[in-house]
Amino acid sequence: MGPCSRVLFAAGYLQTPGSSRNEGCLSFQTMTEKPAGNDVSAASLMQPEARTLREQFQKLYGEEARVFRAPGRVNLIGEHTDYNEGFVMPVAMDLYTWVAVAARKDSRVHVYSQNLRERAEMDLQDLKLRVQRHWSAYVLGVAASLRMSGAEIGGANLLVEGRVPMGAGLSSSASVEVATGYALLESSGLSRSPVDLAKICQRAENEFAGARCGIMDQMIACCGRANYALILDCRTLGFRLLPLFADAQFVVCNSMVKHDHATGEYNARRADCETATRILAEQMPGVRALRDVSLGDLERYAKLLPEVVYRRSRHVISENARVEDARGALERGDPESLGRLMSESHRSLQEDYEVSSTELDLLVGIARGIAGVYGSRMTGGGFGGCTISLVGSGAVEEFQSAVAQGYERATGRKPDIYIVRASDGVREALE
Ligand code: GAF
Repeated sequence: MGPCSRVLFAAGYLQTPGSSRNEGCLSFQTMTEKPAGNDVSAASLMQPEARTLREQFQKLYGEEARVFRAPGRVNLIGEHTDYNEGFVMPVAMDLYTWVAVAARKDSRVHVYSQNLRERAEMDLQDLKLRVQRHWSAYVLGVAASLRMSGAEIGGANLLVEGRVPMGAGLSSSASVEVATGYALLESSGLSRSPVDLAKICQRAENEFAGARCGIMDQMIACCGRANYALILDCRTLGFRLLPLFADAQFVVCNSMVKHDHATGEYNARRADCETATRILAEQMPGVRALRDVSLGDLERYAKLLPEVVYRRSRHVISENARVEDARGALERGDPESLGRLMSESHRSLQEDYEVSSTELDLLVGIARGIAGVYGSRMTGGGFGGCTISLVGSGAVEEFQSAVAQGYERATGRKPDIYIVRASDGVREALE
């Protein structure tokens, strides 16, 4: 059995500030510690985006709306481990999807996308939505999934505006799903726990958008906390909050090459992991997922696995161990160790899991050559999207300009660069 299966997580509910009807987020003892890093507090909730969206809603539907927002995320470490029932370490970012909502008297859900200037609609009486590669699957799929879970939501008018870059590996899809799900529940006077909402949204993405994603993105969009990263056990869905570093920052660089999870490669990686689990479970009856396998077990049965499946498994098993080590590094305030683990994670994703790209490797290479950088890796599903680097606070400015210049010189593309500010999960934007 793998060492990670021994890590214990505990969870309990508490009332969330800013939403009286919400059953709340899971809380841990780390909440009493003084937060490090940037402060993104709940006090600044009614941001200009929310006010503007409310006005636009008034023009579009001729009525008042409530506004909700859910964050995108960046994953510090623990990639492609969630659907193997393993460990991940995401942070909710201060990039949001905003959803304005008002209840309707009938059973229809109408949605207008502010980004795409398109509308879509469905009747909640008819849940025969087909898997569709269309933006509306992330909204209407959630409405259907809520109903399928037994939540008797009513009809609603929705206006959606996404500010999480699409196809950048920052989880724009989950932020749309979670903001929509929360808005539909609230407009119907219903509530679900954050964990249940995350599961409902994951089901919507699996069944209606055709991407067999894990639970990480929906969980962090529901349960993220300002100033903290989460270490999440994707089997039990228990998590703990981890303080960020006081004197080092996480910086995200967008390769500006889009990825697409609904295409075959992501689902193919998942299928490889399922093949490994099936074969290994025949030898070790307790194995339910790669999370239950140690590197020693893998070596013992390596000959039974196709070579590619062996390498995929080696990535997942070693990545789970790196997440556990990364937890220690954050708790000790040790950026050197975390940086090293991030670089090892990138190598494993590049060579064993084969989900990196030329542009991501280039960004990582440039980052590693800059003084004051502790480590760098691709983040998210891969095949494009973003890298995350851990940079000493004094070197962040130099890092930004060196990466921008180096990457543009090599590719002709200007990378978007974000300094990570850890934010709260889904919330209502209150006056
Ligand atoms: C995507 C998926 F949606 C997540 O569930 C996760 O598997 C991630 O890729 C890779 O770690 O974001």
